[in-house]
Amino acid sequence: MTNPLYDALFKPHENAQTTFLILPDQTRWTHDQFLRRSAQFAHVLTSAGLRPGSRLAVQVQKSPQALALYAACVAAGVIFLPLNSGYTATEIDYFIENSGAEMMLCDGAAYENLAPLAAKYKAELLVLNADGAGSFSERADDQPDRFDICPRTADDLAAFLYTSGTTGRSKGAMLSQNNLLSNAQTLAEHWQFSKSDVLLHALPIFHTHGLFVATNICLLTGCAMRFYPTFDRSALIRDMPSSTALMGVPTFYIRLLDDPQFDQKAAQNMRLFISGSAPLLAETHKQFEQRTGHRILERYGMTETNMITSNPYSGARRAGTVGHPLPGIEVKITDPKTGKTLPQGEIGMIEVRGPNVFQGYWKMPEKTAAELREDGFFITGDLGQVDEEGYFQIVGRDKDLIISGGFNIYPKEIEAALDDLAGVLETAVIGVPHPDFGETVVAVVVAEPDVDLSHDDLAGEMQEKLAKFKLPRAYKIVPELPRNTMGKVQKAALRRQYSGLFESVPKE
Ligand code: MLC
Ligand code: AMP
Repeated sequence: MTNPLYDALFKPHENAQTTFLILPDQTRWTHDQFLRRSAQFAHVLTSAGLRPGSRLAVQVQKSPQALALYAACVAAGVIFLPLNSGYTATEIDYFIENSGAEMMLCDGAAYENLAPLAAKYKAELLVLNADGAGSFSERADDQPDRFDICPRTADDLAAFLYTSGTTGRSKGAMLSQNNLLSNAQTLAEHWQFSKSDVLLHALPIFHTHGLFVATNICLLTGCAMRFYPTFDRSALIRDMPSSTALMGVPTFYIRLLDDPQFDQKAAQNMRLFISGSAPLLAETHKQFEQRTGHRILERYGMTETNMITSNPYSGARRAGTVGHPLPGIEVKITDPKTGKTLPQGEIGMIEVRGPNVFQGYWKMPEKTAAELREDGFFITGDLGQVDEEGYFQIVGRDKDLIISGGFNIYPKEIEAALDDLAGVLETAVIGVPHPDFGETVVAVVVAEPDVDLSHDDLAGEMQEKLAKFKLPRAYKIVPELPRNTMGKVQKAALRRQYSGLFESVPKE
């Protein structure tokens, strides 16, 4: 038996002395080195009792070793469950409980905080630091650097990625081997990747974009990645002349344009700039072309579906659009109320079907049934339209969601955390335009009678509860929230009222 994902992404590179990762200090990891380390990691997982289908939760800093964990999981048939490195212990508690992860890896600095909850859920907790050291690596050092690959089928699960929900808790999107593999194959071909490419990789590796889109394409085609722990504009500009492609969220492009060092010369050897995860302003697209001569290729995707649409590689890349459905993927626009397909040109719900679409939400059959139709179409929650030439445009969202620098933030979760604080009567959390992050979070708060709330008090208390990227950048204390005649809070009115709050904030 085979293991289709391993066979396509990793097996072809066994023993290969070719460059896989180039670190900011210019040290290199060959494919062989990477695979030998991941084989040792796979031995640690199986000797600890993890079996095909077990979950490994990972909250570590980005590093070659962190990526080797993904390879180790594929080799051992273990389900890889990466978590945002910014999550607090309170947030992590839920993921461990819900996923039933048998092992969890964390940074040494988080160990003490996470140990009690690992004990609560009987998960083994080991350390993997950013420099590759820690108790997990120590165990790996003595293991053989070859591993008998666990047989899997294309329908077996490879990863859980948790996505927040508009109501209630996060949902674990179950992704099969074929969900990942089919998308990587389609994208590699569509964007014409080959082994001579060098991808600038500055995204986190706990989300679809940096983990699956970027990494799987490189593994599939054998190209190298310049691997940065975080987005570092100067390093990117420095290394661009010896690279060929960049994948980023719009904030990357906004920040690059903000640096006068970034010019046509810096970008002259690049063949492709790709943007996604959040809307790229047409203005950014235009400025980028004026500065560099390159037209950014915008594409659209989701955790549950991998990539859905893309602007063409060779044809016209249209600013403000996300291009056409990728080969093998069906996309339609439907009436959000009836689910009926709408005539071309009308605005409606974007629905998607194809080998890219996930297998459902872990242990949440009702939520799965509400979003994934019996005929296989997934209801994205994004509103869009198609023009006569088949280009899709995303015009809004039917879900109460804020996208800040490419991270999704659900107002409901922040409202619930705020409502729990003493002295808070009610809240409305909204997204407003931000020059660097695209959108940012503003909390509009009503205090209980005779209670004095201040921005600083609220900010101080919220810091304990939520990851930094979710924290409101402003707290507006108001006597009451605007409501319509039905009593529903009018968030649109609040968004209008506070839309100019960050207009003049300097970028970065
Ligand atoms: C960091 N901060 C953020 C933030 N990122 N706040 C809001 N939104 C964000 N996205 C916080 C930091 O903790 C810090 O807090 C302060 O804001 C300023 O940090 P910074 O140094 O300027 O930020 P930086 O570390 O440079 O990160 C910005 C970023 C990063 C844009 C590079 O957020 C990023 O890599 N985003 C990519 C997210 C991504 O991969 N999305 C893909 C999802 S998959 P303080 O208090 O310390 O100042 C998906 C599907 C698809 O959507 O289609 O791809
Ligand atoms: P996530 O749940 O983190 O995978 O985020 C997916 C969401 O990001 C989608 O549902 C869209 O709302 C948004 N998104 C992704 N790519 C784009 C894009 N190119 N333009 C606008 N929104 C996007």
